[in-house]
Amino acid sequence: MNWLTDVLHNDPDPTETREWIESLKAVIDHSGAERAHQLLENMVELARRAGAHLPFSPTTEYINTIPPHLEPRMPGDQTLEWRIRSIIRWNAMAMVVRANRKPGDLGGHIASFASSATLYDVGFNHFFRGSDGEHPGDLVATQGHSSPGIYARAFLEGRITESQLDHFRMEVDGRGVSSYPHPWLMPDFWQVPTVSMGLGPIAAIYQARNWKYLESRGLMPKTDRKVWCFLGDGETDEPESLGALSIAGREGLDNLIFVVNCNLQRLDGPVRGNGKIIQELESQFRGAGWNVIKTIWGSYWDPLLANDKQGILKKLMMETVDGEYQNCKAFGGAYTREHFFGKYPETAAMVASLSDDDIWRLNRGGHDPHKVYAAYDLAMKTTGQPTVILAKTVKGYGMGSAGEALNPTHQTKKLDDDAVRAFRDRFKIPIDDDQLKDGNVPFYHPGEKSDEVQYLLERRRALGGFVPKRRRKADERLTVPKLESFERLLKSTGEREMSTTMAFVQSLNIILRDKQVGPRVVPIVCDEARTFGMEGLFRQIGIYAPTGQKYKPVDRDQLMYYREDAAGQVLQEGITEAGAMASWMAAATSYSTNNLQLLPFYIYYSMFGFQRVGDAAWQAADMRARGFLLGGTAGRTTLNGEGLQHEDGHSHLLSGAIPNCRSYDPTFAGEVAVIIQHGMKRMIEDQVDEYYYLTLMNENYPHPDLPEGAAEGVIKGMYLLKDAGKPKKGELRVQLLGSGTILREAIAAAELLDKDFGVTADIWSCPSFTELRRDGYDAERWNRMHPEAKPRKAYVTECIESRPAGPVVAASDYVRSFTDQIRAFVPRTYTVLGTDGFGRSDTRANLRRHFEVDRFYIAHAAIDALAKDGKMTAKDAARAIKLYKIDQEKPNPLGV
Ligand SMILES: Cc1ncc(C[n+]2csc(CCOP(=O)(O)OP(=O)(O)O)c2C)c(N)n1
Ligand SMILES: [Mg+2]
Repeated sequence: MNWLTDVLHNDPDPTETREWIESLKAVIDHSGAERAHQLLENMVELARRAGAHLPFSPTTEYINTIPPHLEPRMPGDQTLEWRIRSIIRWNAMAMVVRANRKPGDLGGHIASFASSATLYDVGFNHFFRGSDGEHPGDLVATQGHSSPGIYARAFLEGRITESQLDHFRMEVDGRGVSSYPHPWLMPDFWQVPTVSMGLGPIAAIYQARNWKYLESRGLMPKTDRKVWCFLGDGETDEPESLGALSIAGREGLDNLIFVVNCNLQRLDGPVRGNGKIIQELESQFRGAGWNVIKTIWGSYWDPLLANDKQGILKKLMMETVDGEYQNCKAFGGAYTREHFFGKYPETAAMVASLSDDDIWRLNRGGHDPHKVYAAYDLAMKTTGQPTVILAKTVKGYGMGSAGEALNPTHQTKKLDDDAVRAFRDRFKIPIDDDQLKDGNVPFYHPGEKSDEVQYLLERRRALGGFVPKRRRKADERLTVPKLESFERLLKSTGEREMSTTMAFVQSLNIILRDKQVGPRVVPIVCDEARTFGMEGLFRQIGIYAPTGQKYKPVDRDQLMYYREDAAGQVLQEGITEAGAMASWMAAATSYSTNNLQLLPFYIYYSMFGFQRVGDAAWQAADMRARGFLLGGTAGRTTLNGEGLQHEDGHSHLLSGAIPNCRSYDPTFAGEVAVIIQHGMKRMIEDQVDEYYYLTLMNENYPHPDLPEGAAEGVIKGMYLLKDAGKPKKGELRVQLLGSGTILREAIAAAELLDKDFGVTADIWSCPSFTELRRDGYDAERWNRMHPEAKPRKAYVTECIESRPAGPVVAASDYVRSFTDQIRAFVPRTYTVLGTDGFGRSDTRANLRRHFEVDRFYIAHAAIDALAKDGKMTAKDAARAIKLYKIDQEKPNPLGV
């Protein structure tokens, strides 16, 4: 069989075709493949222009993108690097095996790092730059399950002690190291939390984009910094991994390098047993405008491929599916000879003189430092495009029969003694059998003075210091605008109506005018700026567009036209909440990554926030993000027309579960200003690692003065908005609590109560039931721990007790568990009203009646509570039902 014979078989003019092919062959022989490529591109273009339909071919041969003759010579001492890598492999394995020989089911992974050790090693020895010197440093996102390998290197570097290694996954007493990259737990070490599959890659894309944005805006000098992102081939199944590729291609992020560790396996089994993940990824990345470098075969294959004049080996490589490639590594040389090379006589002949062991040694590209070096070198030199390196590796490389290329290898964390000895022999670790007795697997350190350690330290010195290494605080000291700057928001609006969303936009404008903090503001929207009345920002500060605006905007005659600018400040992300969240995180961690503080405000539909990108919100918390998230047009009855999928009644429960996220549901402009000013001060001046979530509403109403001295209460979660004074003798009193727009229903309920029942009400605005709950639990816990000390009081308890009388009724536009969170600290009868159940579209008044949170239901609940307290009677409660036209047989909105 011959490729040319095949081609010519059905050809109408074989002579002509043969001539063309011969000519091209001659070009390849004399001027090289690149020249042939150039000629062909021109021909294809010519044919397309003439009308020929030539479909785009997104994939290339199943061989390395860089041919051997174009590989640069790898610098450094290869023998020493192999020894270093072997020691790192050993210690990474030992960490996991030791952890799992202890009681406690600590878990851990050997196989992921075993497959990627070379990919990391070449990076650490030759490419990743630290930030100790002039260079600002690269950012390296590693695969979460490869963390043992990163620790094992840090151990040789002297950054992590043997005891820390030995307490892998034992963090509670501060002795050990984290299971995965968690900046929250190791704030001087890890920079990017990656273990939730997909979040690393999307974070990396927006991180690279953030650097371009800062450079373009002149906030950061232009540099050659790179974001390196290591991810698994299985991980690419996640929509987040590939979903943002196009922005990287479109914006030409040449500061971004993805390395996909293509070990062909994920957790359960093969990634694409019946296909080829590398080819699939090649087409996806290429289609998105990336520079794709395939590093499939190691150097031992070079002579075979060079001899493959007829292209039969390449054809075989292309035909073989990943499931079969996995077999080759699982079953060894003899199997590979028979089942792979044996498929065609020509390929069988190619390996006839090789032993089975030689065949076994035919290595994959990702395990060959020379090939990996060539790929990284080319990636570093690529301009105008992001690069992805698709490196083929073996899962569990070096684990032998204990797991190499076997389906359960991902979960293998225990190796038996034989497997440990085999591992030692394969990587020539100088530990003798005696030391391995009784199930012992000691760590190996060659000594600080050893060639290995000296070499590795010298490499890191030359590259600017250790990686990863995290900066905790920015060096700069900025001063944020004082509360007085927000004065117009703190004062009554009189008759003028506005929404809290408008109050936010006005606050933002005030901050934007501040000389220090203004330029650091990063407003982020995903195609909803108009929804929130923020389109004024388009013209005012411009929308970031790396190329500037190449067209005249259609609304150019208008005041607020769509202005795109290379120095634009607004990040218009398009319709991608996941992308916008990643973008926000890049800005929110700039204090650490860039030693430059930014103040990102990401505003979105609150329903498409925590529940849609909740995992990213958790990642942001781990990453110690500092910034504002704004759940726009929130509330289950306040955003009224949009219906079930839009009306948010629970985002506060989700945000409230994030320990360092501080959530607020303000009602009035003054509260919005106080919260934003406080948040800015905490995050920028005090550099506290927390972030803020505010729900904003679109209902317009007048706003009162912020009461004197209320600011502290706003931050703590509640303040007395209306003091009904000391009750007169016989006067019945209730305490009404509310947040968001429903507080206004409570205010209206107070009037009804007074008018219809002569009951007076103290009214509390509660911008954060979540903060109140946290404070309450804190006091309760302290008291339990200190039984003999004077007990502390929860702030809520203090507030309520400061009022002489009255049961407490709370209402909000969120589910009842939201206001219920403080029940344990409310020292009186406590009733909660909320919006449990599915939202739907209707008028606000109808929705509030449906969810039983309007003024009538609040007033009725207050009478009911007074009746329960024995201050009124069931008759009074029944009268309220009648008076307020409450349908007693109305079904529970939860089930409707
Ligand atoms: C969002 C998410 N889902 C599931 C997991 C559980 N998980 C951990 S590793 C893994 C398989 C990873 O395979 P791959 O990305 O190919 O990495 P490899 O270990 O093969 O390098 C899975 C499913 C996770 N960590 N994150
Ligand atoms: Mg994999």
